[in-house]
Amino acid sequence: MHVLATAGHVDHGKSTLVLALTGIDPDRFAEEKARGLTIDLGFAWTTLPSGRELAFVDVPGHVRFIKNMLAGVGAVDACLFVVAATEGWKPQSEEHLRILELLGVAHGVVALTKVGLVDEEWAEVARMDVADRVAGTFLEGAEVVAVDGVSGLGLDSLSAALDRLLEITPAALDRERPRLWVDRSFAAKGSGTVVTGTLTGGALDADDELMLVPGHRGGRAQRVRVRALQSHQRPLPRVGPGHRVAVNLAGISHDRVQRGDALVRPGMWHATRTVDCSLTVLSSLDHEVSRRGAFNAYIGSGEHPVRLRLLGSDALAPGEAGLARVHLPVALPLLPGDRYVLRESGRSETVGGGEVLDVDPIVPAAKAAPDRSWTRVVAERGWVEVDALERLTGERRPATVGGRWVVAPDLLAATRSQLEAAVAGAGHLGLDVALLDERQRAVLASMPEIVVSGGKALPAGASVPEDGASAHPFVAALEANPFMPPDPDAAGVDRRELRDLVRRGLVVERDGCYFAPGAVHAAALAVARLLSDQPEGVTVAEVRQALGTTRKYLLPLLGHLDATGVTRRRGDVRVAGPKLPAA
Ligand SMILES: Nc1nc2c(ncn2[C@@H]2O[C@H](COP(=O)(O)OP(=O)(O)OP(=O)(O)O)[C@@H](O)[C@H]2O)c(=O)[nH]1
Ligand SMILES: [Mg+2]
Repeated sequence: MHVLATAGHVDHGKSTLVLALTGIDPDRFAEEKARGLTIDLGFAWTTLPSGRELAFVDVPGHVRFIKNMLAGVGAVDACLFVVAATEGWKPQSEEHLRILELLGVAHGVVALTKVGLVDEEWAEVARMDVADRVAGTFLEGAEVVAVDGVSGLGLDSLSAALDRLLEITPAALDRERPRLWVDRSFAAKGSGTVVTGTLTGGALDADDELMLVPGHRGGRAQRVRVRALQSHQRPLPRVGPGHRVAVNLAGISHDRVQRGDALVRPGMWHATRTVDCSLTVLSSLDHEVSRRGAFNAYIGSGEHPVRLRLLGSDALAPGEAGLARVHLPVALPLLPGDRYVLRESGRSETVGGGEVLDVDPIVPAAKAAPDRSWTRVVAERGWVEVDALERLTGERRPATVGGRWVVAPDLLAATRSQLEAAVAGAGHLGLDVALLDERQRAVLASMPEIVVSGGKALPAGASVPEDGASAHPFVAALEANPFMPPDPDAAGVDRRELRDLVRRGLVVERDGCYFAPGAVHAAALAVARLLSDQPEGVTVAEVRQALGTTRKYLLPLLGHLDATGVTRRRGDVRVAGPKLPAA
């Protein structure tokens, strides 16, 4: 099953050909029939002689309805490109071809229509002209079939060519991420709201709970339920990607759904109003593209007025490719790899288009260097949860830490060495794991060189302190008052016993003051937190306030942190040392 779009200049015989191939008239409206002109999208389907099924989205060729054309071609697999032998290549032949290229359509067949109205020589000239025009595009080398939609001449050859086209056109991908860009919404007698579109990315099932994004008038996404599904007017319990589908929705009135909205599964998409994109400017344009100008972006089946900011340059010349940050008026469920077309609304001309690279840019535009890689997404964030990464990239990556996060390698290495230093610095009592945040604990658990026992992290192989030691009354007294520790003489501690506690790492001595190892570690973390807000340095007064102590205790404590590499003294302030723990 494949979905093809027609394309080509007004009046060149697209709808006539679709009718001749399928028996279904794609022009649905009385006005279209009266004027002999397609205004809006039409739909038809057939089974080719090989048994392959094929659906057509028939588009209008008139330049005034190009918005409708763009709504129809966003999700198709291939095209039936129509050029009338009588008129040859015309402006919308060119514009439609450029649009299909920008949207990444990669396969097609050319029908040279109305050959019954020209002689053979003329038809041959037209054929050579078409070959020239499509050179260098995805249609270079495509079959060109001479037909006459009215007399039926050449239709069998066209069917056979379409069969060969479908054979080489890859089937729509099933990534278990269905997305239906809505191209029609109406109320069907007896069943309520029906929306239609070309399904991509995954299958839909009857009874699915879905989100309609962006929702009524660009407001919040709205939850809806699939009551029933049809494809080509056949009711089905499930429809796969690469099909035209009609979805009967419960939970919403038809006038609250618009062309350009999308149906997706809840929780699987990042709905975004800002995207970083590649932008290729058409070489036929007669002016450069800058942020000035009123632009419409065509994404999925929708038309959206956008603001544009070029990245890394002020303007792009015709034929040039660059990068742009695009601001949308509504949040759309997008992924890297989605294509868009850009038109200038004032001049009504197609300017260019490209590919979405980043659906949630967090780097300021002046510094952004977007690409499609998931590693960039991780590097920019440091830590990303697996589900969030999938929403941002469409790819599910295995977690690198804690079964939950994908972490940038350099950040992970830095966190590991900070933890190692903190554990080493905590002495025999071990590092109190409760002082660490969730992420640090997850990294700790992944470090074989460290063991956690009774809430304390210790180097693997180190002996866990006997209860007797930490239960020493002086150690307990130090822990009870970490930053205003008691004096050993006042506490009546035997000097020899005290030396032994210091030697075993159960008490830290500095300049005649005695501290619990936990106090030193807690002070180090407090300083780290202060420094994360003001990396240029913190004063003694600021640390004193944070710890709630006096200079008498703080100065030795800071001296110890300096001596152990946690901090460094620079004039009146302390700055980060190589052993500063993560805040
Ligand atoms: N003789 C002859 N007439 C044709 C052929 N194809 C189309 N026509 C006539 O050309 C006119 C336009 O045909 P359509 O099929 O409506 O053209 P279209 O490309 O769909 O036009 P738009 O949708 O408005 O862009 C109609 O009057 C058709 O009968 C053909 O192969 N031979
Ligand atoms: Mg038509």
